Amino acid sequence: MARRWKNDLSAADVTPYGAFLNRRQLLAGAAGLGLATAARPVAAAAEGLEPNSWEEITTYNNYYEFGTGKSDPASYAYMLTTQPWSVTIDGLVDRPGDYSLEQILGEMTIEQRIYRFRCVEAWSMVIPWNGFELADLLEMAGVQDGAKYVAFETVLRREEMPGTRYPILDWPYVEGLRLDEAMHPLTLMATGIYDRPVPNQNGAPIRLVVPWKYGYKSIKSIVRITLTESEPPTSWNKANAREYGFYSNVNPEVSHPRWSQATERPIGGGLFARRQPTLMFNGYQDEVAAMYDGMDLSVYH
Ligand SMILES: Nc1nc2c(c(=O)[nH]1)N[C@H]1C(S)=C(S)[C@@H](COP(=O)(O)O)O[C@H]1N2
Ligand SMILES: [Mo]
Repeated sequence: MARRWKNDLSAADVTPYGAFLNRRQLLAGAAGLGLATAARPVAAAAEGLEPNSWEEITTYNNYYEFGTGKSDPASYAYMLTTQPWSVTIDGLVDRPGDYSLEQILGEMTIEQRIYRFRCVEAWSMVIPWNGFELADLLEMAGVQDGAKYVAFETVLRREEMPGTRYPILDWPYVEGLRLDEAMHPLTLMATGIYDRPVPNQNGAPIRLVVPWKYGYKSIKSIVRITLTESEPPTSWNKANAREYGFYSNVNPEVSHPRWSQATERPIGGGLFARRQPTLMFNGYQDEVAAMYDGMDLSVYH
C-alpha cells in the first residue's frame, strides 16, 4: 500500500514559485541553498514553501455548518462529536459497507503532504497535512467498471451544527470528483495537520484535500463516499451554478463573476502582505493538466 510521496516540489520548483517565498527565505536562498533557518524546516527543505502557522490554519476557516464567519468554526465546531466515526462506502464498489475510522486507518499509510490551499474567495494558505491517498481507500473498497464519479457527503447533525439551522446551503454538504481526479495521487484524505489530528474546525476526523481545486471541493467531516455513473450534485453548484461549476480547478484566467481570480491574498503575510499571483491549477499544472486536455476550462469551470 505504501506509496512514495512523488508530488512534493523539488528545489527546482523554487525559482518559478519565487513569489511564494517570504523575504527571509529569499535572503537565505540568495546566501546559498540549504542555509534557510526557517522555523519549519520540513517545508523549507522539501518545497521552499513555508506552511502557515497552526494558529492561522485553525482559526481562519470556512465550515458553514458552524456559521459563515471565518472564526465561527473555531468557536463552535467543538460541538461536533467525532468519536465513534465511520464512513459508508457504497455505490459501484465490490465491497460496500460502513468502514470504521479505525478499520480504515489500519489499512492506510499516513504521510505528510505540504500543499498550497486556494479558496475561491481568493485567499490562500500552505498547509502541512497528514493523510493517505484517496486512491488507496477506493482500491480497498474495489471500484467497479461502471464507476465514473465519486460523491462525498459531510456529516449532518443539526443539534451539533448550529449553522445548519439556516438554509445557507442545502445540507448536508456534498461534493464530487471525476474518478480520474479521485484516483490522482495528489488527492488526499487528510486525518492530520502538523502531525496532530485534524481539529474539528478543519474537518475532523477525516476530510478531502484536492490541492489544484478551489477549497470548497475539499469537503470536511466525511461520512459517505459513493461511486456513481453520473456526475453527482455538489453543494456550491446547487447554490449558484453560474458562479460555481463542478470542476472548480484553480484558474487565474477565469474570473469569478464577481471578482478576479488572477491574484490571491496569502493568509498570515502580515499587515503589508502583498497579493501574489495565482498559479494555474494552483501550481500543480504539471501533475494534473493532462486530465483536462481538450476541455474548455472556461466552460467546465
Ligand atoms: N462540509 C463542509 N466542507 C467544507 C466547507 C464547508 O462549509 N462545509 N467549506 C469549504 C471551503 S469554501 C474551504 S475554503 C475549505 C476550508 O478549509 P479549512 O477551513 O480547513 O481551511 O473547506 C471546504 N470544505
Ligand atoms: Mo473556499
